[in-house]
Amino acid sequence: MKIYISGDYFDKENAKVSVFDHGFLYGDGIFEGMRSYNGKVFRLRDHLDRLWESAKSILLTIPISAEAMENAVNETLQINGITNGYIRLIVTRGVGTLGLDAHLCQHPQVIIIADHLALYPKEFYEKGLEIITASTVRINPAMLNPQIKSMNYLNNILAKIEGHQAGCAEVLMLNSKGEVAECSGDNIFIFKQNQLHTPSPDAGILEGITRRVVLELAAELGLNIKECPMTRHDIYTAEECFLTGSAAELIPVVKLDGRIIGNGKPGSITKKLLELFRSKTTV
Ligand code: PXG
Repeated sequence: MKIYISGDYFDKENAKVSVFDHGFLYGDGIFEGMRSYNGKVFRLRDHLDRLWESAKSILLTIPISAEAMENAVNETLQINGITNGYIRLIVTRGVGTLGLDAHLCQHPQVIIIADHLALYPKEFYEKGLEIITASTVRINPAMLNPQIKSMNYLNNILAKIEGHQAGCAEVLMLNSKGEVAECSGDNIFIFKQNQLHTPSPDAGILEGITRRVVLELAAELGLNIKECPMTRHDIYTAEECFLTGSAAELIPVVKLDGRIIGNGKPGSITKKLLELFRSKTTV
């Protein structure tokens, strides 16, 4: 495996960053997780746009152009011979001192890792996931906006650990108002009374690119779409529920906090959207 670090390629064992990098010291950096299908990165432009927005928000200057980044991503895939895979793109603040001063970090580092990834076993796509609500509340946008895909994922990791302890591969996270926000690394949707519901960005979520694609596909199918505040009760009483994310793609949820959703099987709208999603990624 060859890993791209700021213009050069390194073997996995030699792909290293400094312990003085503020990405390592403070989680001071940003990232994107993307998929490639048949050698093409899915929605690469959208991911790069979000990366640049994250950078802008944290006053981080990405040291190369978006075009150069696009080329580097494609080249990393090619060098590793990966056609259907997962790409992790990271930009750290770079080497600084043992202090918080970001101005001392002169050289942000760009890292690109291309690998294969199977986030959830295949059977979960067929049978659906069982999830619980984490007691860890999603970080409040007034503190750190979840739209910034920052290298500090402790909030999500703590929630995911709760899931693991309960034997669940993913967990629901609420916002500080007690509304449904999203899962630790996925957005959430329900289908109820002929309407597709998902929390709006106001709920303090990462506005996922897969979420956006699914909203486009739902419009293509002529579904009624509602981006609105949601409670756990809405999920308990939904007919269908599913999650979206670059790594997960679209995965059904059949149980939340011990409540069976719908008939306990992946629903027909979920299946239709998954089929349509797969048809878009396999062209
Ligand atoms: N919400 C959060 C909090 C995320 O981190 C999504 C939603 C879905 O967004 P996209 O743009 O991918 O549709 C994410 C995505 C992983 C992994 O390995 C996934 C994400 C981040 C880190 C790791 O599953 N996030």
